[in-house]
Amino acid sequence: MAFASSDPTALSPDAATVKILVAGGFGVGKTTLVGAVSETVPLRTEELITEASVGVDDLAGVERKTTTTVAMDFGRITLSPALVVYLFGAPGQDRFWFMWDDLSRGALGAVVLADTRRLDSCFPSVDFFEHRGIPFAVGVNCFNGRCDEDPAEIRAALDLSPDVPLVLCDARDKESVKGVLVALLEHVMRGLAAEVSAQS
Ligand SMILES: Nc1nc2c(ncn2[C@@H]2O[C@H](COP(=O)(O)OP(=O)(O)OP(=O)(O)O)[C@@H](O)[C@H]2O)c(=O)[nH]1
Ligand SMILES: [Mg+2]
Repeated sequence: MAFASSDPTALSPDAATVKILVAGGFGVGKTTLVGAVSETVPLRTEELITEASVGVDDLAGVERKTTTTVAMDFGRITLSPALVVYLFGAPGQDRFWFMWDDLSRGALGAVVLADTRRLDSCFPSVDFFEHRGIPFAVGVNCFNGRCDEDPAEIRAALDLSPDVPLVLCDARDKESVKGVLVALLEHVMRGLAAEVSAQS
């Protein structure tokens, strides 16, 4: 029987569902990205940044940030009638990185979000996914809608493998974020196809 629902956010039972982790350093826009693209009200675990952060978290470049993720973000986006993506946003502060292993379990891949003003903050994320063999794409969040950096220079600075997609984006913009997700999924598909052809 055909699936019918008056709820526009209801899932088709035929859709494949995949999990993608959104990672990156403190304050690069992970929560913003999940909220911008989610078709359901995103789950957030924001807490006020307190004086405990002083001297611990590098607020340079995000001085106006007042809250931080203490557990995870969660959202959902239907990329096609056949494909639904569950997005898990990781906490960015170093003290919460112990959660990343659990959060990445079962993930098809990851988006590493980068802020060119603080590019070094995404090195640990790139290392994390490289060491675990989890495919990832880098989304360069162009704060204030502009990105003065050359993508080739960012790629070189991050020492990315040539096959890793690097996409300029605006974490506040749904279509822009979809572009990053599609680049990641295409990267995952290429990897799977290469594995299959290597086995045959
Ligand atoms: N101008 C501008 N501001 C942005 C953009 N993306 C995020 N912001 C702002 O930057 C700040 C950081 O965004 P968050 O989404 O909380 O960053 P986060 O990576 O989730 O932060 P943590 O969870 O604390 O690591 C917030 O104040 C956002 O409103 C952007 O593309 N442009
Ligand atoms: Mg966050």
